[in-house]
Amino acid sequence: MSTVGIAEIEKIKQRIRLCDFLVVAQLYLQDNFLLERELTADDIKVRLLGHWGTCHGINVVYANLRAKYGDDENFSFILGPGHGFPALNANLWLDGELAKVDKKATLDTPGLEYICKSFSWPDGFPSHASPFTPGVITEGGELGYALANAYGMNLGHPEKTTAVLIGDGELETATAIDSLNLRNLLTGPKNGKIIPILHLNGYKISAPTIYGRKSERELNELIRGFGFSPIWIEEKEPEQFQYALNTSEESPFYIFKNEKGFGGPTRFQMAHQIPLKNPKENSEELKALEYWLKSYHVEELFDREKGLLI
Ligand SMILES: Cc1ncc(C[n+]2csc(CCOP(=O)(O)OP(=O)(O)O)c2C)c(N)n1
Ligand SMILES: [Mg+2]
Repeated sequence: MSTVGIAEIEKIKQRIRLCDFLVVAQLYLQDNFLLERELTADDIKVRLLGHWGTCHGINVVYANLRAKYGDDENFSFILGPGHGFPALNANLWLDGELAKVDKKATLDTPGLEYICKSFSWPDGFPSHASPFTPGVITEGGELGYALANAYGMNLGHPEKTTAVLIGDGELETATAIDSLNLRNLLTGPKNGKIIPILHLNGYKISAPTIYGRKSERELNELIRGFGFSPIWIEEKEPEQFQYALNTSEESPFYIFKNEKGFGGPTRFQMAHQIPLKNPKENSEELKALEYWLKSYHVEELFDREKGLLI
């Protein structure tokens, strides 16, 4: 049974849909951000640089954590896959956090247009999480430190809870896998609670991950060996995610199984970076991009005049 009502579940889904849309808009668009007219080659950025594959999963995790922990100031979220910056940026914009450090990132149409156009743009936002991003404590280009940072942040702060999203590729780094041993050293009344979430999307860049290739039993045994209780979240429905977040396990380790690039153009579903590489020159790709962007029905979520509808 979920502890959240139908209206809240719907809100989580809408938030994920808006953030997914904003990711695609950041990656591709330099104009026509709300798709108010037919998409043309002029609307597409000249240089496409960014990572699509990890972003939907980040949006799912972020929306579910936000629903569970709200504005609790003792709760933090650490994002391992910093290459999924467009997802982080969409969420920070939506939370009003970005506007606190960047006056142009207002929660209205000019703000939406600004964050989309400025992503991977000269003098704009970089393609990865960076020290300019509110709340970011290390640069998002190098994988491996997320879990160690989470334990470090909670050291001596028993009041804190920190959720940390770790890519399955990231967990192949020596730093990340060895950081699981920190549970033995740092679990106790003097330190805060850590909630590790493995983003098991099966791939890292173009190759399968070792953990994606392991059987469920093997992965469970590995995680249990480090002293955690594995809890699988396999469905995309927020009910299941919310239910799992309310577990009473002392040392849960969530395994969020998710298709890499879910929601993107079918032929390129697994894409790590840009699924449609040349929509500016290729009219078929342009049509596919328009279809993809329209699949999120942004008009139900955001209005040019009224702003946010959710
Ligand atoms: C230490 C380190 N090695 C290699 C890279 C290059 N790199 C960037 S993203 C990526 C794949 C990450 O895969 P995963 O953690 O599974 O994230 P996903 O995109 O699948 O969510 C790699 C290897 C890096 N950023 N840092
Ligand atoms: Mg992966």
